[in-house]
Amino acid sequence: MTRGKYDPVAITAAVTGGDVLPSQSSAIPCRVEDVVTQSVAAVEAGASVIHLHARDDDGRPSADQRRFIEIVEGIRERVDAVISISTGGSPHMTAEERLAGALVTRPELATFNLGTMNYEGYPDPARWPSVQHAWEREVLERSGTVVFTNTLAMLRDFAARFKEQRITPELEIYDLSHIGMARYLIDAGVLEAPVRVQFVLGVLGGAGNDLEDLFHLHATARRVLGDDLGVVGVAATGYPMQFRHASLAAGMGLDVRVGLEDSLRMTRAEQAGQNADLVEVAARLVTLQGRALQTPDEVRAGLGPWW
Ligand code: KMH
Ligand code: ZN
Repeated sequence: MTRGKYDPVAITAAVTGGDVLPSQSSAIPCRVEDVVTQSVAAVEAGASVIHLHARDDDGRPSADQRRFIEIVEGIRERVDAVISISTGGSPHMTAEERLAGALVTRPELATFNLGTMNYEGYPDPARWPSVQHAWEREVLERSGTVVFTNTLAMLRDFAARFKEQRITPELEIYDLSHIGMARYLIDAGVLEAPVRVQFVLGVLGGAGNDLEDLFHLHATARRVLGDDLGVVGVAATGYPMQFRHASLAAGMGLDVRVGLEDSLRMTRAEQAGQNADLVEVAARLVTLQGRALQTPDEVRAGLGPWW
C-alpha cells in the first residue's frame, strides 16, 4: 500500500516492552496503573495505537492475563485507542506465555514474529547497567545465549489462534528472511493478504539501524509481497535512531512507532520522563511534514476484514 503525499499516518506508542530493564530508567511503567496512565497520556499526545507488554510490579515481563485485562480495560475506560498486544513478550517466555495477553483482551492487533533469531539486548558486559532487581541480573547473565524462538509450527499455531480471536497480526520484520517467511505464509494460506507489516530496526540479531536498512527492507518487501503488502510501520531502537526513523517513516508515508520499549532518551544526555514525551516529538515530526495523525478509527478502517 502506498500513501499519497499528504495522507495521514498513525503513531504507535510502545509503552513498556519486555527488553528494557526498569533499572535503566525510572520512567518505564511497570505497575498496571502506571502503564494505563502513561498510555492515556501517549494517546493525548497523538498516539492512536498502544502496543502493550505486561510486567510484574518489580518490572519482570509478565504473562499474567489478569494484568493484561486490567491494563486494557483501564486504557479503554479513559481513551479511544487501538490496542496492540505483544506476542513477542520476552525471549525468555514460552509460546503459551507469549500468547496469553492477546487471547484474553480482544485487541484489534497483536504482534506476529516471523523467525527464530539471536536477540541480544546487552551483549557488552562493560556497558551493563547496574541493576536493582535480582531478575535483571539474571537477564544480563543470560546475554550471549538468548534465542528468540519462532518455529514454523509456532507461526502456524499463532496464526490459527489469531484467526479464532479475529485479531489482525502485525508482522514484525527484523530482517530480510522474515519477508520471505511472510511470502511463504501468505502463499500457504496461513496468513491473509494484504498483511500489516512493521519493520523493527536495530535489534542485535536482526538488520542494522541505518536509514539505508529501512530503504532496503521496504524495497524488498514491495518486491516480494507486491499488492499483498498492506499498511507498513517502522520501529527503530535507541537514541537517535528512533527519532531519525520516525522522521523518515513519516516522510515516506509509513506509520511511526516510538516509546520507552524501544528508546529511553530525548537527547544524548536526557532521559524521557514518560512515553508521551517521545510521542510529542513523533507527532511534531509527522505534522511538520504536512501529514495529519490518523485517529484510532482511521487505523481500524485500515485493518481490513482479514480475520
Ligand atoms: N521489542 C521490540 C524490539 C513484539 O512485541 O512482539 C519488538 C516488539 C515485538 O515489539
Ligand atoms: Zn513489543
